[in-house]
Amino acid sequence: MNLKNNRVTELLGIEYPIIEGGMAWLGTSSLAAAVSEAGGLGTIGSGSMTPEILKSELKNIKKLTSRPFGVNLMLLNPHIKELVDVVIKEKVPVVIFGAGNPGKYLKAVKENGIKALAVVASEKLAQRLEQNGIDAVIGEGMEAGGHIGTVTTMVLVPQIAKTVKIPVIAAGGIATGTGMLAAFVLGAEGVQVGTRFITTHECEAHPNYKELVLKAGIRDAVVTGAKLGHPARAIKTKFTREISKLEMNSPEEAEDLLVGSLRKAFQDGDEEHGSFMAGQCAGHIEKICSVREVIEELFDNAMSSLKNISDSNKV
Ligand code: TUI
Repeated sequence: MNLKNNRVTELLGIEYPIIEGGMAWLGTSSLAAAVSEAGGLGTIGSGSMTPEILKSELKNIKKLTSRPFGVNLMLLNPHIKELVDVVIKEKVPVVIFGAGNPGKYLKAVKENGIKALAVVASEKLAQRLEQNGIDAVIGEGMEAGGHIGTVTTMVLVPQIAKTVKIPVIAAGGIATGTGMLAAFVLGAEGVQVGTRFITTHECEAHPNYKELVLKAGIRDAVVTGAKLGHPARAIKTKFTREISKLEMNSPEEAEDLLVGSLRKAFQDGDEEHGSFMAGQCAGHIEKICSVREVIEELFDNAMSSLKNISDSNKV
């Protein structure tokens, strides 16, 4: 187990095996550039983007960093086909698929020399994608923010690591060095971190978003939308309480309220109408700092925890 030089850092050409989670709205080109500049893999979250917006974000990130970066392609995006064409045409170094099975796009992406990763919530999909030539899989547990599966990171990651030979990256619940170390102990060779990057100076979210993440305890990121068929985790607000009520009795009304709710959180900081997606580890976050400090602190704390454990087991 090497926390710095391993198959993930080698595959992606990065210094630290820390990948920015693909967050719709939050994952802007400037936040992603800051993560790549600090030695991780910055990721543009194209979940809510049109092909034109993605093109302009790519133009911007190429100005801000010459290091590798990724684009998260959310398979539920209605423009997904054109977005795949954009990442190929623009020779994006890394693509990370999420929220579905990327099978039919994988060949085209790989044939164009792009590294392809996918977020999975099951060991079965991980195995199928390995057979189809994916370079690495990201096992995302239900502690994560946003659209989630049903199994925890603690249980999912070792199961995937036992099933596939390609590198496994852990996601969901990781905001600290001890969390990062734990992921490696479970068989991961990298971590994907989303929520921790919201509370950074470089994140362009409305100050209310950052404040809600900072104030949240470990029970304050709740799941709504399970009855609608797309469970998603967000900070508990008046809005999540309203969705919880409506999804039981009036699912159409709940769906209507969800439209545009991520934008209202990110841009307007609107606690009544916005969905402040975040993971359970929001409860672990205590300060706003720079992206570089987040990455260095994650790595340094993981290494010092490893040393403490090792030292305390010497006879
Ligand atoms: O995609 C995410 N997180 C997201 S996407 C998003 S935007 C959105 N907003 C409202 C409703 C839905 C989406 C916000 N957060 N994470 C990656 C992820 N992928 N989590 C779970 C999965 C997943 C689920 C099913 C991956 C594959 C999958 O495959 C189904 C199959 O065919 O086996």
